[in-house]
Amino acid sequence: MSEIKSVFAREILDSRGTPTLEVEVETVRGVFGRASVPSGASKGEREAFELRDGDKKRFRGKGVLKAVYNVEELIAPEINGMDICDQWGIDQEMIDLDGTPEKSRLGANAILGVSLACARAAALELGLPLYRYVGGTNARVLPVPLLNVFNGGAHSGAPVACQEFMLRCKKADSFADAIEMASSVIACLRELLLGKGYSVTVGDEGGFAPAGFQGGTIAVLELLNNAVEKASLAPGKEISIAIDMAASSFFKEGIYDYSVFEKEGAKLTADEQIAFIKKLVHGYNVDSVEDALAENEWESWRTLTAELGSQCQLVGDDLFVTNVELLKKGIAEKCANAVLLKPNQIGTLTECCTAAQLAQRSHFNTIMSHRSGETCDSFIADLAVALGTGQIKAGSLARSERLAKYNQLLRIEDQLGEGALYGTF
Ligand code: 2PG
Ligand code: MG
Repeated sequence: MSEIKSVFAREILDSRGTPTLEVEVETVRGVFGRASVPSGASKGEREAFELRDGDKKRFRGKGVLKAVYNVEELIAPEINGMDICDQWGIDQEMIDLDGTPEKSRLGANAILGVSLACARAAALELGLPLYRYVGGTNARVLPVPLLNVFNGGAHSGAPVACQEFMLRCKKADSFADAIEMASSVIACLRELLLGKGYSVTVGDEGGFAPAGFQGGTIAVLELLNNAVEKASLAPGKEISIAIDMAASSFFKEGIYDYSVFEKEGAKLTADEQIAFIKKLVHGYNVDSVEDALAENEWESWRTLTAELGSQCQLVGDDLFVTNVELLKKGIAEKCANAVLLKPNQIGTLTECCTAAQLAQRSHFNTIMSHRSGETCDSFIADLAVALGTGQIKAGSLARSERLAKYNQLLRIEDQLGEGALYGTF
């Protein structure tokens, strides 16, 4: 056992150039663990609290110097001297010190930075890879990547309400094989877009984001299926499509209002939205839909799950915000059949792991996830293997903060050698 000697924090910048927190934890044996914290753009209402300075003179109020202060002056004195391997104890100490349900006193960003940096330091103390430290000796499942190749909604200038269009490489032999398949589809998609006169600049998560795109969700799905075929792969069989509707971002007064993002976008009732989702699943090789409905619409979620849950992965992101209590509600009320796991939605590593365990015990699928504002920290890649989530979404094969996760998974697969298993194997 080694104890925590000191904890440092600093303000760094994320992939949108917005300040975020980086934390370093040092043990008495001189080992350093470092981690940084991502940030979302389309956040769930019940996410843990992200502390920002609000000082308009610095970074338009988005500085995180208060969080830096909280780490160094409030958290550090409480956890110095604790066993670096006592992850639950460290996390619980911070939860108690904060004392609020949404971690608004210290800031979930401050707490998460310390939590993740401690896990890294503990792994280094023990001389273990992070995935093995957190997941144990049988942590050897590489996740199916969901690669977000077309960015819409709040993540891009493309006038398409659906936020993410992802390639789901389910029939690959290995993680490396999946990445190679996706890469050839992305190259074909690029050619198809250029052929139609669209720009191939990318959005926040590295997917294409053509500003002048004509047509909404269905036009994008057609393009994606064409790109899969053009890459000599079988749409729906080798590569299916996952989408994140992020429906809360265009749900206004009981209506799914696509005109928030699309010029002549439809205005749909909940029943019409469900019918639209069914059409996408039945006609366009979509077999995973995240946040198909708005986050407080539990009744509609129940209907959607009853009608489509046996044929399609229905993922709760804003619905559950990696929160065990909300996930319990969803399981009990049969809302959704999968959960997105984002450590910063809940604020500690322990709570994120507990949400994954609850989901897996309840036969819900699990998907590890990045945020739209990221750093090159690849913690979630290791965590996906540690928890055996079976799936990860970390953007497209562009932008270093996205590739950092996929490249780390390539390394892990390489290290595991023949012991590695892929996806749902
Ligand atoms: C999502 C995420 C990540 P954000 O909605 O699933 O893709 O977006 O980080 O902006 O909440
Ligand atoms: Mg989402």
